[in-house]
Amino acid sequence: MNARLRVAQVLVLAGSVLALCAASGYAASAAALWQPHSFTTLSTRAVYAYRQWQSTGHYLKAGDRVRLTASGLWSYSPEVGPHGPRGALPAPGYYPLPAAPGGALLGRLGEAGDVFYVGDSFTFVAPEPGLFYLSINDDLLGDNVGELTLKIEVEPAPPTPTRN
Ligand SMILES: [Ca+2]
Repeated sequence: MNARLRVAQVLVLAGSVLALCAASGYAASAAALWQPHSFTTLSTRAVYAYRQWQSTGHYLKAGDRVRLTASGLWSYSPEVGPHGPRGALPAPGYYPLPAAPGGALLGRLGEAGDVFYVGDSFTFVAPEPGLFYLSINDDLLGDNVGELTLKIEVEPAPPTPTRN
């Protein structure tokens, strides 16, 4: 009987130690969540003149800060010739973003987000979550040539404090 009692006591003690370890581990991971998030993910990829909207591979959360630079030459028309990410001539009204030059680098968040001008250098804070897409400002892609090289940095939004 005494031996059984001792075994039971040891088991209870072991259980308490395990519970304490688990609790402190949880506290440590919870504390880690409260550290300032300053790291950025950096990626380099190409975006092609002759393709429709191309995913950057970054799914942005609202509040994520994005820094993007684009370099290289592409063309949206043989008559216009090669140009950079800022585009070339004024765009007609039926282009994806008529307010931006034809051939300019454009961005979009999600499948149905607003189209915005990116050009060769752009920084923005994601207003809503969504996959980050890029494209050329053009309507007919079959006569396009070239590609741009992109450097994309994403700094996550700081974690939102929660109350217990
Ligand atoms: Ca074209």
